[in-house]
Amino acid sequence: MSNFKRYLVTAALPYANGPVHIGHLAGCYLPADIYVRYQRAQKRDIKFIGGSDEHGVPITIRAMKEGVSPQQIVDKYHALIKESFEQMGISFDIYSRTSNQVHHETAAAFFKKLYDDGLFEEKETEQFYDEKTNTFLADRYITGTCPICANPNAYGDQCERCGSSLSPEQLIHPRSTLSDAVPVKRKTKHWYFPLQNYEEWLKGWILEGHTEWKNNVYGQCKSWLDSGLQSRAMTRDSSWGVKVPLPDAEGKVLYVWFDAPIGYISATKELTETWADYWCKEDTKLVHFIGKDNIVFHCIIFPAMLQAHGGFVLPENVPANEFLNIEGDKVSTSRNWAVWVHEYIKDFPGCEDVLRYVLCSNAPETKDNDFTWKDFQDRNNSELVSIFGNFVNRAFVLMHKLCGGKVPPLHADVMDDTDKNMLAEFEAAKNRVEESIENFKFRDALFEVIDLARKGNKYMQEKEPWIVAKRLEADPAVQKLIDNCLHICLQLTANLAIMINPFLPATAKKMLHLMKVVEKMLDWENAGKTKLLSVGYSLRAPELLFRKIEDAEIEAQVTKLKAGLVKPAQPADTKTEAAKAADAQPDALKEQIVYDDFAKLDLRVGTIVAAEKVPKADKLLKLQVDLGFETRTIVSGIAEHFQPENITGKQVVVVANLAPRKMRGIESNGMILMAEDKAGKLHFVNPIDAIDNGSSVS
Ligand code: B3M
Ligand code: ZN
Repeated sequence: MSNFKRYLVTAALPYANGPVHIGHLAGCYLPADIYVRYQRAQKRDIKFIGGSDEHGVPITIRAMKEGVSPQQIVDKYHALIKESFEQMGISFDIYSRTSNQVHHETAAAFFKKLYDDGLFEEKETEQFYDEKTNTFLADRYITGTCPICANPNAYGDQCERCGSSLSPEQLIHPRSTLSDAVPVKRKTKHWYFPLQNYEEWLKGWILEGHTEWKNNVYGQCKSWLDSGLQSRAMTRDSSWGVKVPLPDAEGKVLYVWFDAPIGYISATKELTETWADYWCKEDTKLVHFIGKDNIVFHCIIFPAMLQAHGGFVLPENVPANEFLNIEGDKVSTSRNWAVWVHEYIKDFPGCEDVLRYVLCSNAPETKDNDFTWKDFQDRNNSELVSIFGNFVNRAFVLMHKLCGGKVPPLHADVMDDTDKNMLAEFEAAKNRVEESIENFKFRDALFEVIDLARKGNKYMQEKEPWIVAKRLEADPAVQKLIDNCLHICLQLTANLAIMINPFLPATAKKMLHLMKVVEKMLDWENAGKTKLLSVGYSLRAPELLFRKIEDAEIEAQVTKLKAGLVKPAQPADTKTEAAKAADAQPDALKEQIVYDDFAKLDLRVGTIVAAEKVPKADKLLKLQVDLGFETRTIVSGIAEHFQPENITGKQVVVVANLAPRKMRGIESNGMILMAEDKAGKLHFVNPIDAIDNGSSVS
C-alpha cells in the first residue's frame, strides 16, 4: 500500500527535569506507540526511537533550585520516566539519553559539518548576565516591575498581569530569578543559523508538498513561514550541554533545540548498526510524534538543519497533537496541576490499559481536550467493562455452558442473514481501523474496535442462545443454532484481540491466554478472518478483562489533585481577617476610580480584518483592526491562544485612545479587550450582535 520499505518513528524526547504526566502520554507517546504496534503487526520494518532530553536551561535551573548537579537531576528523572513508559507499555526499541557519549559526538559532528560548510553566521551581542551564579540569563529568568502596570513580578519577556510583551531592558528593578542579583550586560559571541535561507525551500516542501499534514500542524507551519524566518542562535553560554566543537568556544554549548532532535539519530546509532538505512535511504518513512508546542522545531528548524547538512531523509509526517487539560484547567507542572503517570500506576495497578483507553478515546487530536476523572470512570465502566469486557465474558461463559468448553462448529445449513452480516463485519471493521490508523486518526480507529464489540453484543442479544437452549430437550436440532452463535462470537473475540492489540496490548495478551493461542495470531493479516479458532479446540474458563471503577476511587483522585495544587507563594501569614476574606475572592479588585477616570477611555467596536504572527515573538500577533473610520495596526499578546487564521472577521472592543507603543519594532495603536478565565485562557470580549465598526462602548 505504500512505497516505503521501512519506518522510523520518533516520539519527542522529554526533558529529564521532572516526571511525565498524562498530557505527555496523550500528546505523543501513546499515539506513537499505537502506530508502531500496528505497523509491527503488519510485519513492517520499523524502529521506534525515544530518549530523554538531558540538556538545556530547564535542567540547569532545576539543578540549581534543588542544590544538586545537573547530572544528578537527569539521572533521577531519566530512570523515573523510562520506568513509567515501560509500565505503560510504550514499546520503544530504544530509550536513550542525550547525555550519552554517542550523542555528544553525533551532535558535535553535525554542528561541525554545518560550520565547515560556512552555514553559520557568527555574531557578538550583549546579553544579561548574573554575576552571582555566573550565568547568562534567558529572558524568562529575569523578573522585575512591569513599566506598564507596576506588577512587581513581571518576566523579562512578558508581564503576565497586563499581558504586555516586554524586553528585560524595560523592567524596573530587574533581578535574576536564580540569585536575586541585579543582572549586568555582557558581550558574548554565538553562532546563528540563518533560517531565512531555507524559507523558500521550506515553503515548497511543506506548503505545497505536504498539504496532507494535519490542519493544526500545517496551519502553524504556514503562519511561521508567512511571517518570515530569521537567524537563530544555535549556541549558548553554559557549562551543561554538548560543547561547541570549535577552538574559540570555551564555555559554549549547543542550543538544546539544536542537539535534542539530533538525539533521534544518535539513539538510532546506538540501537543498530544499520542506522543509516533508516536515516539516509529515501524509502524510509520518518514520522515524528510530538505535542503542539514542538511543531516549529520539528517541521521547520530540524528539517532545515537536515537539509543544510544533506544526506538525511526528512519527516514524511509530523502528526502533532494539541494539549490535554485536566478537570477544566491547563496542566501546570509548577502548580502541580497534573496527573503523574508513575502515581497513576501506583494508584491503579493493573489498569494501565484503562488509562491508554481513556487517553486515546479522548485524545486531543484536533483541538485541546479535557481529562476528567468522572469521564475516566464512565469510559471504563460503560465502554471497557460493559461493552468490550462484557461481550468477551458472555461468549466464554455461554461456550462453557452450552458447548462443552470447546469451539463449536459452524453449520452452514442453518446460517441466516444475521450470522452472515456479523461475519462480514469483521473484514469491514478491520478495513476501517486500518485506514484510520494509517491516517493518524487513533480515536476513530479505537472507536471502530469498540463498535465491533458493541455489534457483537447486539448479535448475541438477537440470537439469545440461552433462550434457545430451553428448547433443546424438545428439539435437539436447535443445538446447531447455539453452535453457530457461539462459533461466530468466539471468532469475533479473536478478531477483537487482534484489533485492540495496538491500543491495549496487555488486554490482547489476556485474551490470547483465554483462547490458548500464541502471539502470532495477533498478526494484522489475521484481522478480518473468520476461522481463527479451530473447531473443537478447548478454551480456558472465563476471566474478567476489566474491573469496575468505584466512585470512591474517583473521589480520592479528585481530592488528591486539588490537595496537591501548589498555590502561588504567599507572604507570611500576618494578614487581617478582612484581608484574608479579600484574598478568597477570585481576583482582588483594583483601587476604586471615579467616573471621570473611566470616561477618559475611548472604547470602540472594531473588526479584525487581518492577523499574522510577529516574527521572533511567541506571544504576539499583529492585527489590522477596522474601526469604521480607519484601520489600525494593533499588536496583541494573544498568539499563544489563537491562530491568526481563526480570528479574522471577529468583532472586538478596542481601547482606541491608548498612546501608541512600539513592540518588537511595530507600532501598536490601541489595545483589544480580552477576558481571562480561571484556566488562564483568553476569550474575546465583543458585542453579542454584529454592529457597525466604530460604535462606541461606554
Ligand atoms: N524536550 C521539549 C519538550 O519536552 C523537548 C522536546 C525535544 S524533542 C527533540 O516539550
Ligand atoms: Zn504589566
